[in-house]
This record gives sequence, C-alpha cells and structure tokens, in this order.
Amino acid sequence: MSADEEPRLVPVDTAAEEPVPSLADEPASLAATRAEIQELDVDEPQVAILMGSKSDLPAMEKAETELTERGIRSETRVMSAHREPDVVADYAKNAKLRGIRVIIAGAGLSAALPGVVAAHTELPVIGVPLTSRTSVAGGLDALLSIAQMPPGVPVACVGVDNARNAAVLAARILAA
Ligand code: AIR
Repeated sequence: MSADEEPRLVPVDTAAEEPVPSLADEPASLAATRAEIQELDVDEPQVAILMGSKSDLPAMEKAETELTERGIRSETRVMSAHREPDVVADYAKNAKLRGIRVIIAGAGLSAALPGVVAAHTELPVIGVPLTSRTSVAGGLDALLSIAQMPPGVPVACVGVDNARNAAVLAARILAA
C-alpha cells in the first residue's frame, strides 16, 4: 500500500474538535441570571434559629454550636409569636427568598412560634419545645403545642430542650 492509499487517521474524540461555546453566545436572559447569581452573598445563612424570648438562649444556642461545627451557616433571632406576631409573619414570609432552607424555632409555655412560622412558609420547620420558669409538667405544655399541629401544616418536633437534635435534623435535611 502506497503512502497515498493509507487510511487517514481521525481523532477518537471528535467532540474535542467542536467549537466551545463562548459566554458571548449566551442568551441575554441567561447572562443576566448568571450575573445575579454571582452577586449573591455567599455568606448568607442556610438555617434560621428562632426563639420566643431571650430567656430561651441558653437552650437554643446549642443548635448554633452544632451547625457551626458542621460548617453550616445560620442566623439567630429572638421573636415571639404572641408578643410580636407581625415580626414573625414577615420573617417567615421572606425567609425562603433570602436563601434560608430550614427554620429551627424554639419556645416554651404555649409554644406557638414553630407553628406560626410554618403557617407562613413552605420551608421545613423544626420545633424545639423548651422548659421555662413556669412550665407545666417539665415542658409538656410546649411539647404538645409544637407537636399537635393541624393536618397540612407540619412541624417536626424534637425532644424537650433538645436544640442540638434540631440542628442535626436540619443538617440531614440540607444533605438530602
Ligand atoms: N414565649 C414567648 N412568647 C410566646 C411564648 N410562648 C415563651 C418563650 C419563653 C417563655 O415564653 O419562648 O420560653 C417565657 O418567656 P419570658 O420572656 O417571659 O422569659
């Protein structure tokens, strides 16, 4: 066989020869979306930790500690479903848009906070029943207030004062 008759060698990976699309070829809307994503604050919290009173902080800060140890960004806010209902509603309505993906809410006594938050957002809400100075039956009042939600408006409920478990569950939801 002469040199002229030898079969031409072709690259195995023909895709490598195809032109690589440049960013300039993107439709305008896609380019705009890409720009918006790049502007997003990468430090934004993924988990919100809410509580009904400053007096709940010693129990609830265990959730923040657990999330921080797992490298999960969170923000902590005090807001009462009974004392500041409008603040709670506004926070819950805006949480998803702000990039929050799970909400942990702890309260004692008639613990409405997790349920009211769940009424205003589609995000998963984890309630933490807390003992308080005037709790009935060691926090049974808050446990029932959080667990006994009406059908269609679920709140996950961890054990009394077990904010750490709420953080572990939040981490599992984020990883799912
Ligand atoms: N609480 C506050 N607003 C509504 C409720 N259920 C709860 C708090 C706290 C308890 O009442 O979550 O556990 C007592 O609050 P404070 O402020 O009197 O110490």
